[in-house]
Amino acid sequence: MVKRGGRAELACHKLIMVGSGAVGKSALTLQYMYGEFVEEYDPTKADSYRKKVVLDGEECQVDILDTAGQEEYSAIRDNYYRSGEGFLCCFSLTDAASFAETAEFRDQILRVLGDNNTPFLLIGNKSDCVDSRQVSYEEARAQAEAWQCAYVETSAKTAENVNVVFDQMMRMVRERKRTARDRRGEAGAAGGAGGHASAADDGSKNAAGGRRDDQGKSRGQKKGFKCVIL
Ligand SMILES: Nc1nc2c(ncn2[C@@H]2O[C@H](COP(=O)(O)OP(=O)(O)OP(=O)(O)O)[C@@H](O)[C@H]2O)c(=O)[nH]1
Ligand SMILES: [Mg+2]
Repeated sequence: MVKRGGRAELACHKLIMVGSGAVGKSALTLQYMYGEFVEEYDPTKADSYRKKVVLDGEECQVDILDTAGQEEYSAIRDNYYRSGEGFLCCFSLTDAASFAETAEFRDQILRVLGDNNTPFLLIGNKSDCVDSRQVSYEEARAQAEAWQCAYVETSAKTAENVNVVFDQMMRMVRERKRTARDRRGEAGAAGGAGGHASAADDGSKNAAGGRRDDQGKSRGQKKGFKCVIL
C-alpha cells in the first residue's frame, strides 16, 4: 500500500503474456484468474485482466495483458510491450517450434524496452502432456541460463506451478520498482507509470483489445492509470 495525495493506493504490477500461438498463454491466465481450464482454442487478439491479490501478506493488484501469439498480430506487439513491467514468455513443451520462437519474443522485448534487466520468465507449458513432449527440461533450462532468467514448467490444465509463475513474476517486478525507487532516493514517490489496462478491479476481463489496434496505441497511452510505483 502506498500513500498518494493522502490516499492509500494499491501497488499494481503490469505483466504481459507473450509467446507463440496455442502455447497456452490464455489458458494460464484464465487458470490464474478464475481457477478454470479452458479446453477450446480461441486465438487471442489482446485481452487484459486485473485482480487484487495478496503477495507475501501485502495486498496489491496484478494487471495481466494476454497478447496474441498468432503471427498475423506480430506488428502490434511493440505497442503492447511498452506498457509491460514483467514478461511471462511461454512456449509449449509439446511444440519445439514454439520453444525456438521464444528467442524472437525475447529479442523484440529487449529491443522495444531497451533494457536487459526487465523481469522475464521462461515458461514451458503443458507439462501434463508427458507423452507428447518435444522439449526437454535440460534444453529449456540451458536456454534460461543463457538468458539469465528463471525457467518454470507449468500446466494450465492441472494448475501445476500456475500461481508460482505469477507470484514469482510479481515479486521480480516489485523488487525492481523498489530498487529503482531507492536509487532515485524518493521513497514513496508516485509514478505515472502509464498502465496497460483499463480492466475492472473485480477480476473481470476487459474486452478492449480491438479498440487499441484501431487507434494504434496501447491502452496505457490512451488512459490515465491508477497504478503507483512502489
Ligand atoms: N493439455 C494441455 N492443454 C493446454 C494447456 N494449456 C493450454 N492448453 C490447450 O492449448 C490450446 C491453446 O491454448 P491457448 O491458451 O488458447 O493458447 P494461446 O497461447 O493463448 O494462443 P493465442 O491466443 O493464439 O496466442 C487450447 O486448446 C488449450 O486448452 C496445458 O497446460 N495442458
Ligand atoms: Mg490466447
